[in-house]
Amino acid sequence: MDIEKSLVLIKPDAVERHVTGKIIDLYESNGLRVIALKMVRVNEELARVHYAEHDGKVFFDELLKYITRSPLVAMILEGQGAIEKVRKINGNTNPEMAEYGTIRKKFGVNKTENSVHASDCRESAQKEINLWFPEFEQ
Ligand code: FUP
Repeated sequence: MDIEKSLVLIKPDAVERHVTGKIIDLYESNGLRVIALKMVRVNEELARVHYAEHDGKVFFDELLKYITRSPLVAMILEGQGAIEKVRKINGNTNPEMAEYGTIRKKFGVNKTENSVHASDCRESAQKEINLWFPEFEQ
């Protein structure tokens, strides 16, 4: 399997409940490496670009309000097959449907406040890394 990078967000609900360290531990324990990390209070402009594919959906306004309400932690994780690996560790978008042991099952509140985001393919990983870490040389 190739070494890949994924853009991961530990979103406001998780940072607010002080579980940032526990979530990072789950990634690291699964062999993923943190190669960039920062805490950011996202503005609406960045949030709109990041979630552009959901623009117009019924939950879009709620999603913007949530993601901008308090700081989040943005990271680049690297490892073998990192994109699929991270999504497996994160679990289903809806915490109620997520498998036991996944981050969203453990920490997610509902479909919007689901604690983490991760890139869904190589193309979005590249786009999202450029968006969140423009200073990072790919
Ligand atoms: P995922 O790839 O698992 O993060 O899920 P999606 O790309 O389908 O959704 C991205 C974000 O949209 C979710 F993290 C939260 C938000 N969302 C809602 O708020 N309500 C929904 O019904 C579906 C998604």
